[in-house]
Amino acid sequence: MNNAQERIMTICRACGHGGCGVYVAVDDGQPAKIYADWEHPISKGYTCKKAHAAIELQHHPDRLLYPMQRTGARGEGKWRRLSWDEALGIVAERLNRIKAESGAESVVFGHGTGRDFHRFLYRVANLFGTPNVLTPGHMCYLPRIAVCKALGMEIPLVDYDNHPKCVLVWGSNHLISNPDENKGINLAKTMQAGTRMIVVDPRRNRLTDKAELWLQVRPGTDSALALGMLHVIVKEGLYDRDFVARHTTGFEPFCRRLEDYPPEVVERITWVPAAQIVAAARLYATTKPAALQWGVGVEQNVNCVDADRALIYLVALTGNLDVPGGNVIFGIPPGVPRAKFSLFDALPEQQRAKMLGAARYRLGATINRITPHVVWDAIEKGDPYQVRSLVVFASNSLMARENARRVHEILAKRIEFFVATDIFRTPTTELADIVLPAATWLEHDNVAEYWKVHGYVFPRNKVVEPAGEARSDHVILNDLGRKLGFADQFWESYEDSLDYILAPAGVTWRQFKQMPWLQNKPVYRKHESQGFRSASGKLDLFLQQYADWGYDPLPGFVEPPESPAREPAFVAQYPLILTTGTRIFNYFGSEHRQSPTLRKTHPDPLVEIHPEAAAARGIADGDWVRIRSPRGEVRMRARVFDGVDPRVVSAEFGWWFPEQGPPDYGWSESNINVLTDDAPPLDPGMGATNLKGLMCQIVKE
Ligand SMILES: Nc1nc2c(c(=O)[nH]1)N[C@H]1C(S)=C(S)[C@@H](COP(=O)(O)OP(=O)(O)OC[C@H]3O[C@@H](n4cnc5c(=O)[nH]c(N)nc54)[C@H](O)[C@@H]3O)O[C@H]1N2
Ligand SMILES: Nc1nc2c(c(=O)[nH]1)N[C@H]1C(S)=C(S)[C@@H](COP(=O)(O)OP(=O)(O)OC[C@H]3O[C@@H](n4cnc5c(=O)[nH]c(N)nc54)[C@H](O)[C@@H]3O)O[C@H]1N2
Ligand SMILES: [Mo]
Repeated sequence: MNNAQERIMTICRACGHGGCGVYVAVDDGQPAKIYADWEHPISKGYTCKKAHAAIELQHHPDRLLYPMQRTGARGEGKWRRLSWDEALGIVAERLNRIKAESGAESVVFGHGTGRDFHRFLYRVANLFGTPNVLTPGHMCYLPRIAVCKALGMEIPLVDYDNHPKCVLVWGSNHLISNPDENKGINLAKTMQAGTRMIVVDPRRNRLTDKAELWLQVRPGTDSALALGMLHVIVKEGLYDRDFVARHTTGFEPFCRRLEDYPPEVVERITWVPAAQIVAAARLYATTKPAALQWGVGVEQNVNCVDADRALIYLVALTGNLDVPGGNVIFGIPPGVPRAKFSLFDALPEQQRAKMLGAARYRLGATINRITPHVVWDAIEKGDPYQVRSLVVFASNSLMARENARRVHEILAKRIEFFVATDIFRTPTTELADIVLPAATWLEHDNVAEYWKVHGYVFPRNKVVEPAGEARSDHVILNDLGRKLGFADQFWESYEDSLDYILAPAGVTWRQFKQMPWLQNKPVYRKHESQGFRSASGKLDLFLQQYADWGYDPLPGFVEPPESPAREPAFVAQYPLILTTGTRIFNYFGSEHRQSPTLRKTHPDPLVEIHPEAAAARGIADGDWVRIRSPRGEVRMRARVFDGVDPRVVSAEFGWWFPEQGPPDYGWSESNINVLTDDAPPLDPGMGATNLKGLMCQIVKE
């Protein structure tokens, strides 16, 4: 480090979930290098190449620098520059007019994966009066949150610092994805310390290589596998009898349900050999403490909530809930309670009742999440009312949303007023009426990790001034809230909002920015003293709420809507099971394709196919192939890989080609969501979509 440099302590959010402690060296006012923070309690000295690429992307020519208004037809690429005051004025005027004419519910706010401005977005939406916020939460992480809430608890996370003796990694390529509250470094350290590991994944990876047991599950069948393990645990008396007696209801009907899932039956459903199911059940149930590291692999299918439920029961019935080294409810971070910040109470009851799909996907509605097709139906058919505007923050929806051609039709032709906020120009922002430029994580202060439940918050210190006129989403939403007429509920300055968040912790932003972190320390075994926040005060294995809603009150399994069990003509046309969205280390979602450094080592979209399946189609490693589903066709390069079953293929998501330029950026060429579907049958409670466990055909190009 030379003398012109200073180092600023901050929290990386080069990937959407972020959360790694870093120091950024600043040279002549620009970020020059990123160093890991070895003292950080979660990232423990880890950073990744996406963090380093942030420097190269800081001044990329595709960055949005000014608010813009479309002047030509959608997708024609004609824009005029606006001042912030003009842009937010236009947006506020238009939204208020639509609200006066058609009701606030006809405006749908939206965001992409978890990022730290969401509380501001919900605050705006709730004050404005719309119950409709479209997120990926129907099939990503939020099902876990919702089902835990229905069972009377917060989500339990792995307590890595207390050394689980066994880790069951289920549908999470954790060392690559570093998702949510946790970072893969903790699992890596646990593995180095010799923990016993079971991995449930249809695809071989670094974790399966190290695991004592690898259960190579058929995509979309996880709920059956979890119930099969529970069957063994109950039959062999390996469960925690004391916990069951004192803290559960419904054990008898639950056990009757488990009778339907003996290992031999589960083997036929899941393709996992019965002996492995038995071995995994025994290993997990008898090694204490044991922890479950679950991921989206279990959630993106029609059995989503039942799989999540079965997995929570697996944790609880083996006595691993809220115990050191097991799965622990760490609780909310210091600061204003997040629901309070979001002002959910400000949304009038009669508006909440208009939430799209709430009568159908009841569990999702309990946490204000909706599945996309209900929004698209409302836009296309006015069913149950006309949605006229989408106001979307940080989502390249054309790439990330299921059934991309439908999304394109909606964004390009059907939606009346579309506002997009992003850091970069994307094929999605090209379709917007107003585009707002967002600042990067390097460009603004923040109470980082406030949206997570590991109990910590950290100061994210601004490193550099925003490029052009970009502003942080928090500031944009704060100012939009004021422009919409809610000045009394927002802040004069952004710093005031940070002080508001921190006030219950007794510190100001000025004080906090010098501190390493604030933490609410975990309290273990809370159910012993507090019970569960359910009507019974216990963990309900038979969920009466689900019965009242007309759903199955016990977890089960149904065949995915597209599966080898479909009619022979369909299976002949689409013989391969397709799982999508295997995370790529170099990229986050559809991001980072602009980075030459990251692109160099992963230039093209890949679909993995077993050597036998490839040979049968004359496909060699590296060939361009076409993947077809009933929705359409895309092209990717084949990676011939014996780590997937010959009947399964695994395709990457998020691929577009910034180098092809606006307005299209090649959005449909290799976008796997051209092949996925948003339509029912979906998971009954959440409306989780089937992104894992579809059917396709692959042919050589
Ligand atoms: N087929 C298939 N589809 C999937 C998945 C899958 O596994 N398979 N995964 C799904 C999951 S789990 C999720 S969560 C979704 C993700 O869905 P999205 O989050 O919508 O994903 P991205 O396409 O990466 O879009 C993120 C956009 O936000 C922009 N951005 C990044 N940081 C900021 C910021 O701070 N402010 C603003 N305003 N913009 C920012 C990026 O430039 C990018 O354009 O995708 C889902 N789609
Ligand atoms: N580098 C990088 N990191 C990311 C992201 C990214 O795009 N890139 N995305 C972020 C987002 S939005 C999320 S939600 C998280 C996700 O992160 P996690 O929740 O940890 O999940 P993934 O790492 O996607 O792992 C999914 C695993 O499930 C496997 N799988 C596929 N189908 C099935 C199935 O049917 N059953 C089971 N059991 N497993 C299956 C896949 O092979 C893969 O190993 O990652 C986040 N982190
Ligand atoms: Mo996600």
